[in-house]
Amino acid sequence: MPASGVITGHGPLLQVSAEVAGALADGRAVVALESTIISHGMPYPQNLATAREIEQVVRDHGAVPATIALVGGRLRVGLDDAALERLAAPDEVAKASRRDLAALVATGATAGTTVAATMYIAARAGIGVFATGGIGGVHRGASTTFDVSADLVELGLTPVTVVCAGAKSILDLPATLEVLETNGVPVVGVGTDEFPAFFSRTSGLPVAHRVNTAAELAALIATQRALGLGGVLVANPIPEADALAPAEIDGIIEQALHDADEQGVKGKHVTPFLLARVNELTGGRSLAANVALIRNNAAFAADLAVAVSAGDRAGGATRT
Ligand code: PSU
Ligand code: MN
Repeated sequence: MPASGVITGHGPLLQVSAEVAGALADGRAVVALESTIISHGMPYPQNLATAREIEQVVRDHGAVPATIALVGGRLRVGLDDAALERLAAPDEVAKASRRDLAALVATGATAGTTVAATMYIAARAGIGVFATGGIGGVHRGASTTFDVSADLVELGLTPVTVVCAGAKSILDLPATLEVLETNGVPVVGVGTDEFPAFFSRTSGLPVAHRVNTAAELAALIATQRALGLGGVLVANPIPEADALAPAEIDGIIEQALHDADEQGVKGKHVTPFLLARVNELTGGRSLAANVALIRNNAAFAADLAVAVSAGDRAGGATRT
């Protein structure tokens, strides 16, 4: 399936909104947005406000937003406000990664989709650019727990470009970059040579490649696609003015990890637990930074999608 262009071969399980389908059919820019960030990544009601706001940021930058989720057992691409409200409601919908999709679809469930599941659905719909806040990765202690997010596997498999602000240091960042390398995922810094650490612009860890503009990145993506390779991870640092000092956040992350350990939190519950605990312990500070970096990623992803669709219209890269 092409990373952008006409939607083909999807049946009743995949429902693309008329607006998104129209944009794809015309070759216009579309940006996929995930929904676990709404259902499990932020508290209510800020999650709902943020979901609406980033859709508007994508529009302001000339692209069509396609928020993706499981709603009543359908893979939905492009949500109406009622669906956003349902995902954001504090009474808990499910969290769907790739391995959960068939079971949740079969039982008619509603769920937020992780980066992995959202990439899979975006690719099925023909969307090639996706914005989020932070990706999942290798958890600290993974050498004994084997807790490595399916996001890292999906990035190796699925030809979608994910714009993020790095990963939170609730994760083992050096190990996360190693697994991305193993899976053949290009990690590309935007105006930086370092992998950003979500709340802060730096981690001390180098990225393999750097671009300074969306147009430069569009050329890299066209070539990645022409070579038939998988996903691209774009690391876009949080704006300077919104960044938190590592000294401010490090102790809180240690506390959250300690609490998870003490309460015996395991498996798919680990990431949501840590995100909620970090939000609680920092109060509004980390949430404001979180919203700021998502806005920044949505804006860059929209500029990127516009550049990619312009390249496609001009003929794009030739296939090998
Ligand atoms: N990291 C964040 N915010 C998030 C997530 C991760 O800073 O909302 C969510 C994303 O949806 C990501 C998922 O794909 O958590 C990873 O979950 P797991 O570690 O269980 O794969
Ligand atoms: Mn996990």
